[in-house]
Amino acid sequence: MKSCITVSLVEEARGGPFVLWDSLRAACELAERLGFDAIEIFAAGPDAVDPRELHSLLDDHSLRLAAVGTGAGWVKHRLQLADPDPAQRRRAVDFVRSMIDFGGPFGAAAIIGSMQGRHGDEVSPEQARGYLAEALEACGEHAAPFQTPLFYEPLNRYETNQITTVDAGVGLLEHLSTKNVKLLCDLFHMQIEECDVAAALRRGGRHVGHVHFVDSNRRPVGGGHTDFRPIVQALRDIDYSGYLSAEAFPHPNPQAAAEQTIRAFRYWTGCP
Ligand code: LER
Ligand code: MN
Repeated sequence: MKSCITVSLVEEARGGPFVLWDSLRAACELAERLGFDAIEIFAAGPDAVDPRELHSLLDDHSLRLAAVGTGAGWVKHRLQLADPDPAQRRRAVDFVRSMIDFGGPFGAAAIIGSMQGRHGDEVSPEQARGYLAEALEACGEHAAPFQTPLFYEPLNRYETNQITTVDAGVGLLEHLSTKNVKLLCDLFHMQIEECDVAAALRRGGRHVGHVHFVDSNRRPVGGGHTDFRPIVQALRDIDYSGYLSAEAFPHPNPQAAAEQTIRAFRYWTGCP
């Protein structure tokens, strides 16, 4: 398993669960100094970061780009895949595609989390599920030429009414014709929704593509009451070799949160 830390470059997302905030350069310097393998970027859009600058920052600091979030499509541009307006849905899918085009050349998968939206007055649960499935088909295939998957993230009930558990996520993925969509298992959402997080990860099996590594209260690992022993054992048992990516509140501050995360990563995984 590999270590990763989130970097938000979106001012509107302040207060959100990202560890590093200040600049990409400062984030890369700290991530390298602490020994992280990779960063995960939450950016306002595909043009927010100059790819050449990102290439050289990653090279200079011996880091990989693990994944790119698309949540700014919702937070900043109010785009979501279950919008009743077909033109807005198209814009939402185009936004995700543009983030795939940004991350793809780095080998980084795009994440559909908050962008999945929710059903409501004008959109029935079945319609919303259909829109989500269509978007995953299109975006999964869009990512394939980059040889990167697309990550789909079940969220907790307070953030979506689409899919909130690993089992429901697996059910959705198994009905798609594309095989290029993997689950992002966020341990915070899972602590709210799953009966047994480790058992859910085992059932997720080969569908698990990425993990948000965070404690029960969304603080860095060690700051809540999650027992990580069975969780890490379950990840080993399913041969998970992807990233444990710290998506947590910068508590008590970004640097301390990053230090705590890498200490916990090493303790629980035994990885350097
Ligand atoms: C949102 O709660 C979350 O977990 C993010 O990873 C989704 O974009
Ligand atoms: Mn997450």
